[in-house]
Amino acid sequence: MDLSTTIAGVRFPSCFMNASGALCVTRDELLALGRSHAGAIVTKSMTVEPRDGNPTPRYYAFPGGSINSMGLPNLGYQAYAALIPELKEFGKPVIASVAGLCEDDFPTIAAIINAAKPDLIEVNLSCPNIPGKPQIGYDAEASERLLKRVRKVITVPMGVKLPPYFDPAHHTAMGEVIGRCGVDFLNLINSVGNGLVVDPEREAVVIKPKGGFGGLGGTIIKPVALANVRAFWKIFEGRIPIIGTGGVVHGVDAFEHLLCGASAVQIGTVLVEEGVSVFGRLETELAAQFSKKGYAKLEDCRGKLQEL
Ligand code: RRO
Repeated sequence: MDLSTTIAGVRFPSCFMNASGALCVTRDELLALGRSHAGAIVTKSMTVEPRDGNPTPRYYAFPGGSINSMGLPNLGYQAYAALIPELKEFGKPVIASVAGLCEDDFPTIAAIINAAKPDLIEVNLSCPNIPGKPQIGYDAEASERLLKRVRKVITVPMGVKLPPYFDPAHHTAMGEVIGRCGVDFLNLINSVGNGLVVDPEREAVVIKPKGGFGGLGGTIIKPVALANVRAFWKIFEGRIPIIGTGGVVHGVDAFEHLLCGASAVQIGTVLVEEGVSVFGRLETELAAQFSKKGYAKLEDCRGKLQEL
């Protein structure tokens, strides 16, 4: 079964890859992704300086999903720039995820990381977990300003990782911004920001930062992820490729993302829970789903969701 895909002209041997943040901070983690069945290696979102991130506990999994407030722990962009040539030796695309603590950080990081020649760059406009820093993707003007600045220094395909939107007016507004900024692909969605998980036994929150507030991932966010994939697929009529992220636990979840218009899917919560062996399992499950439905490749079903 052919589960390969192409995004912005770059071929991926499999449509499954890690979501930024999941097992991709350290060199060892990135090398393990390289050796795994993952179709790409996605780095942790990087900042100018190395960061330890927020105080622990800062990740908690529960039946149905996870909550995190990692706070951008990463090695700093220079370390990732130095690692990229080694990661490219695995022969699959390397996606560098660029973040920042202020607007000026993004072009600084993007220019140097672009020079290290990752196959694609993903600009993260949607970290929900830095105290006092709102998600840029919820501010259309700031997003446009920032994307136009990074676009000038990025020569590889440039994608944007967006937060979930919950109203068609917001899909439309962001769609207009994306259309003006030379974006080559979208990654939808980041975690559903600022949820709160309560442990009734301990009568307490489950993570320490921000009084227990954090980004939700896993099965519980799948309908929100699918809605965002579908909304942006329709806005651009399939012209901007989409990586679907959110709630992919089994092959059939990936199939749903493909039907909504995704060209690939990223794995967060269940990768953290199962480790890199998850990629082999997901490939087997999606291949079985394709066989059952009589599909031979991704393009046969991408975007073909039926409406009633
Ligand atoms: O590091 C994090 O806390 C984090 C980031 Br940068 C992000 O984009 N999404 C998320 O759920 N956590």
